[in-house]
Amino acid sequence: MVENTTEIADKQQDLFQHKINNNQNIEPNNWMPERYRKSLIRQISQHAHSEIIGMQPEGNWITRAPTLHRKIILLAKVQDEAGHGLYLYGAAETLGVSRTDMIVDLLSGKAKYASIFNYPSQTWGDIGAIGWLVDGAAICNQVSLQRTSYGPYSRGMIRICKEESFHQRQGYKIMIALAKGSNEQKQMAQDSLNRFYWPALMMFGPHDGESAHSAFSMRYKIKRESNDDLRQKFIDQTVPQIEYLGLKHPDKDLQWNDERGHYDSGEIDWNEFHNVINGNGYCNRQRLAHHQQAHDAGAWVKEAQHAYHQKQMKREYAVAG
Ligand code: FAQ
Repeated sequence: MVENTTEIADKQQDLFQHKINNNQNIEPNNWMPERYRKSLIRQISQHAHSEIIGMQPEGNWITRAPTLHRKIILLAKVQDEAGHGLYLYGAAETLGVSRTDMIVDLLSGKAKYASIFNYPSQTWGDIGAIGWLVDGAAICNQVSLQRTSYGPYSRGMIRICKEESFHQRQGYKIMIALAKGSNEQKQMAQDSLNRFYWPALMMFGPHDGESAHSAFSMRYKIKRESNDDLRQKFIDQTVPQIEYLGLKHPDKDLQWNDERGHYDSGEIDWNEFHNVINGNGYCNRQRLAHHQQAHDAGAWVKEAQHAYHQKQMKREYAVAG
């Protein structure tokens, strides 16, 4: 019996839904709804851009790390972030988008990257706060993304999470050294905590009720936990860490809620969040200009690779007759 195109399409949709319902990964060669594919490209490419742009605030301190030991660690961390960006671009490419197109969207401002990287890294304490809070928030989110429904993204997240744990610990160790050091060092740690705490909370995105993509992404298990639930996890886990450091919590309204079994917290400055994601944070222009400059400066490498590839093809063609 010959199936008509509607029957084939229905079967494909059913198989896709069956896999989603049973927590089986969707793989690149499987049929998927167009909106699912586009949503993944949007999220994974923005995630990749965040890793790559995220190298800049910390890269700023590689030459100024206080000891050789710290410098080696920071260098390794920043290189890890480049690797994460590459796995993620690779995962997005399996959905049929080219890396060139993704970079064009980043540089034109069409594609976003995490708002946090538009804040400047002004002191060595900021490097501690970035590792501790920014990587800490990233882990909260990414642990849940290990179970995302798209195979290449999920597998990328498993590897990335292992490395992020080391990043978080190196940041917290910097904070411990400062918080247990001289008065000036303790003040530096407090100042970095004050400046990075709220932007770290913004990394989880708008409240669930305001989140444009959450309903679709949760339905198809692209996202496994909501923006607010992940943010709450991060708020709760950060309280004892701040206490251990002996620093003051930046949220004056923070209070334990016995009924909920969670901390209640003050409101995020959403105007600031929207300002930053719309291109008007402290460093948005600088971050993109720096990326563009690195892109232009590296153009000759791609040209050389292309020329070499052409030469090799010609040679192979000549040998094959
Ligand atoms: N910053 O409807 P939703 C890291 C945008 S990796 C900028 O809630 P969704 C490692 C959102 O894209 C950090 N934009 O969106 C590291 C959307 O815009 P669009 C990155 C934001 O996707 C550490 C619009 O607002 N991690 O840090 C932000 O359902 C240290 C509406 O929002 C990931 O990307 C924001 N904070 O939920 C590297 C994790 N929040 O596309 C170096 C994967 C929201 O309509 C050093 N991504 N927007 O133009 C996700 O989990 C999700 O995409 C969310 C947003 C949770 C970020």
